[in-house]
Amino acid sequence: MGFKTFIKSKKILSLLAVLTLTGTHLVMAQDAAAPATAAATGDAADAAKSAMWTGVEYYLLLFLLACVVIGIVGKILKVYDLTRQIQGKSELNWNGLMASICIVFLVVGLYGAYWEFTVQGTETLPEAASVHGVKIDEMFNVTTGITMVVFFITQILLFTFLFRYRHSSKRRAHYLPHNNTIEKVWTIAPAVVLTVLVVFGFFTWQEITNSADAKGQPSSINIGVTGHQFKWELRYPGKDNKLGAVDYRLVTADNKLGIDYKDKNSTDDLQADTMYMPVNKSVRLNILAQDVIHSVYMPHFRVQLNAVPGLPTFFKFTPTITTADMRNRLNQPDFEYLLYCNKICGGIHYNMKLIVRVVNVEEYQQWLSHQKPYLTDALKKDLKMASANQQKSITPNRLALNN
Ligand SMILES: [Cu+2]
Repeated sequence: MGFKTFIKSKKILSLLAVLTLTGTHLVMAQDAAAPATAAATGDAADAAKSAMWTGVEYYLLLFLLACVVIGIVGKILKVYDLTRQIQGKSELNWNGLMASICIVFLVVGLYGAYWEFTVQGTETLPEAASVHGVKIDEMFNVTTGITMVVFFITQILLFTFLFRYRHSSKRRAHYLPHNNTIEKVWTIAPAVVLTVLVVFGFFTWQEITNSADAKGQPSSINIGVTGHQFKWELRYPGKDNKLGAVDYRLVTADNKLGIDYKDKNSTDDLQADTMYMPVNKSVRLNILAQDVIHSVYMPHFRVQLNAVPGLPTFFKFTPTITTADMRNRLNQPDFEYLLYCNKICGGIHYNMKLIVRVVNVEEYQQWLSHQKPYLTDALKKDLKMASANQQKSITPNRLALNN
């Protein structure tokens, strides 16, 4: 190294050192200034503002600060390394440093995965409260099991290999341009596993959505669930167990669902605020939406299906655990099954929540006998007026046509 180059590199080094120091100083000054200003302006508005800082912006800034700190530490190490080189000492072992960081990352990451299992894992849903729910849980557990085994093996191999085969001037890497066996293994093995999972899922879903009622078996209990911004409307069929037809053009203030009363099945339909279902009986949810796409979501029964405007959908399932029984099992006296909307359907989406109760058949019949008919007096009046108006408007038209 010539004298001039030495001087040059020394200048660059000093510049780097100055920059590093200024950077650190600025960061530290900001840190020190923050609590000082917060303390100086102590009114309520500022307190509210500082509460906002715990939001996304706060974490974004924290992340950026962490990046700056890591950058500064890197620069300091670089300066240290260059100084050592100038002094004729050996270079810093960067590869060894990176390899050690990989092992630290592996250990921290594995602990993170363990933490997720133990802390978040306890917040999973209780046992499935429906017949098909048990199968969904089985499928979920098998998929989670397989992916977790693959996850742990690949992550441990990845970081251990990074550590074990870090660069060393003492050995040469083996050049492997192509290997058919490896290609085959890593293509066929995941393909087989994924095919098994997909076929398993396909048959389970087919079994769940198999809509045909078995011969000789009583048909399912029909429940109408209609979503609109921002409420669920429930409709129970009367003694005929048939829900009447609906037509969106008939929707009025008194006829919220637009029930068509020309259909005889409509006249005995009932309205309800809470969804009651008898235990161990097949239930068919007849799902509709009036404005945007909503989604009927009953996590405890592993039930979820979209409610689409203009496209009736249905979900058939059999609840197996009564609300009272579940309260005992979970030791939660206030436990309720819930029906949520699982589509972010607008501003008050969170309001689309309904209590669902699973009871024994007697309780269900008793509850049903107390529900009000959908055809209220006000609605009857509306319908009479509408038919009268229709007749009035038809007569002059006919005359007009005749003329
Ligand atoms: Cu919704």
